[in-house]
Amino acid sequence: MPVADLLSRHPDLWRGATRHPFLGAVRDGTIPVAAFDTWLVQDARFVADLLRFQARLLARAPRPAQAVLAGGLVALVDELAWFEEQAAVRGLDLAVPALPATTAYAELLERLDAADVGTALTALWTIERTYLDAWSHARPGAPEYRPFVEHWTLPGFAGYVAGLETAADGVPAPDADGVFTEVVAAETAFWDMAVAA
Ligand code: MP5
Repeated sequence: MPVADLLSRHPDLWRGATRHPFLGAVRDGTIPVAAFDTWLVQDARFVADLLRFQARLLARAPRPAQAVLAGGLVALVDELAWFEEQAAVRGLDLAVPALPATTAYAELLERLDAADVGTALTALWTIERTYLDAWSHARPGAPEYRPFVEHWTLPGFAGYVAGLETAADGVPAPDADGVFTEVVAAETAFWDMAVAA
């Protein structure tokens, strides 16, 4: 089964992660500043965790998946610098403790480190495809938040997600539905965390 089929196999779950109220509020500018800033700081931590996961995945990936994973790793390092700039502009301290949803997601990534390569590739594609669809839903975004919306909706990012899809389709996961639903639930919990803060 192609991984793209997972979206239509779990429509309610997918809608929950990609049409979350957080995103509608970013689009119309009604997101509370505290909620947005909580998301930003916690997401910077998540990306640091993702970098570790992806570096390990690259080390054990099959030959055809190496280029897309390596390119993604370089992009993650640049993205961490971008988060630092955005945090500085907004006067935010990135050294705050992880909130429970961030810790839970980090634990999921650690479990995926120990999973087979197909499962890990399907998970990574799900992680990135969620952000592509979620931020597309927030387009064009209130002026203050537009750089964030653009960051995850530019053609280059969509191309990266397409590359990950090809890589994931090349190594089928034994239980693609299981890993997909677990990652999408973690994504929804991440938005929930920001809104609840
Ligand atoms: C991504 C992210 C996308 N930044 N945060 C969460 C919670 N899920 C997915 O990853 P990237 O590396 O920012 O494109």
